[in-house]
Amino acid sequence: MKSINSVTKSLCLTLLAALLVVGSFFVSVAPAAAETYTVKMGADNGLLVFQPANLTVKPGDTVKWVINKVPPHNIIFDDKAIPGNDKALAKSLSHPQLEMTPGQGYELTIPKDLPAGDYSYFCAPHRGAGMVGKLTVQG
Ligand SMILES: [Cu+2]
Repeated sequence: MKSINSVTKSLCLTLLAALLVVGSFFVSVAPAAAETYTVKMGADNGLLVFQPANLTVKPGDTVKWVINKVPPHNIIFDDKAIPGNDKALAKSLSHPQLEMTPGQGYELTIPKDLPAGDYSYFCAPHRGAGMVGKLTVQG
């Protein structure tokens, strides 16, 4: 026959096990939390580049392109250099409006259903000068 003491003990063990399961759930979920990245448009030294030019993101992350130097700038995703060469998708991700004001820009949250792959983009006025960037979207 079980004593009250051993019942309490097994209850405690059950609770502890449940806490461990719940705890490990949070540990494994935490690294997948959404991140926010900032990309400068125009380098601090005045070069016509996105900084950083290459960024690896996952669905749910947010990318903020912010005017830094030598505006105007915009963000046009290249429909010939995204998964599926999808014109409508490229358009929906792009921000064709030219931004002028330092600190202003464009914020894009990576859609949950966005196909994984490389998404190349450029600044329309400065593409020829090499103002190009790439988002690598992880699955
Ligand atoms: Cu530009």
